[in-house]
Amino acid sequence: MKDLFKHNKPLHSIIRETAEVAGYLWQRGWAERNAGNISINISEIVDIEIIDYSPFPFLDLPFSYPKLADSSFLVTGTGKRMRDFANSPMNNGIVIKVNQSANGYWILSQKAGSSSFLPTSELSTHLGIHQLIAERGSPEKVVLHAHTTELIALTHAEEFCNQDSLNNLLWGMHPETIVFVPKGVGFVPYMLPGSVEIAMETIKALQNHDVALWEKHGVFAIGNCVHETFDVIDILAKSARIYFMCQSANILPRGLTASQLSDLKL
Ligand code: 2HA
Ligand code: ZN
Repeated sequence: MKDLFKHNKPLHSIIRETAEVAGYLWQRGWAERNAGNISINISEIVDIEIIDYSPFPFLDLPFSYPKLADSSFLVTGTGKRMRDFANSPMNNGIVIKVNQSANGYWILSQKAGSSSFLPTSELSTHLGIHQLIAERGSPEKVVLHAHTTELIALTHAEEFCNQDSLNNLLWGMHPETIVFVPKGVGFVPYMLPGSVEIAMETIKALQNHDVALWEKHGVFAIGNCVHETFDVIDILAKSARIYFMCQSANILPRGLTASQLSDLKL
């Protein structure tokens, strides 16, 4: 087998960029303890010529993801910290390859029997989202989950647990938001994290949006590269911060007017 990491500049730069973003998530306070997870479809850049898979740990998937057959992903590890991933990505993340039947995967960055760890507990949601992306043939490669404090705080207000009022608020607080997040966020009511139900609702929300906001939990965002995916979350969080800053200064934020917003949409 070719060494997965040897002379693979594109893989090295994706790992480096992901580590940078993991550091930002930690610095922003959006990744306490082991919170958050990232997966990146690296099938196009990883040239994995493997004849014998037996040295690698193989794990079954609870579902089959037919569109992801033979695909490879860089995935953060379960129980691993973003701040540790930032410093030492491949001790806190793994590379997986889905088998041809798309009902299991090998961990290519580990050897069977070696001390190993599993991918994120949200793997089913991540793979379900990658499957949606593959089905529609859109270019997104990255799925990023983070506990974005400002956006979580909004979902504690009943009035914002409604997609229209949530997006009107976020778009209204800052001109950048409608420009860079024109589809707004999809709202996902509270459900048990890691459950099949929340995975289904997240996939549904991402059919029409680039960001799904989980009530009282955090965001799932998709994007073409890890920096862009982070940017979208960052912009949304900025809008929420402006709202809360006005509120705490006893200012009723006026928000952008309908005509100011429609000028920005052009
Ligand atoms: O990875 O954030 O939702 C830990 C989590 C689970
Ligand atoms: Zn979470």
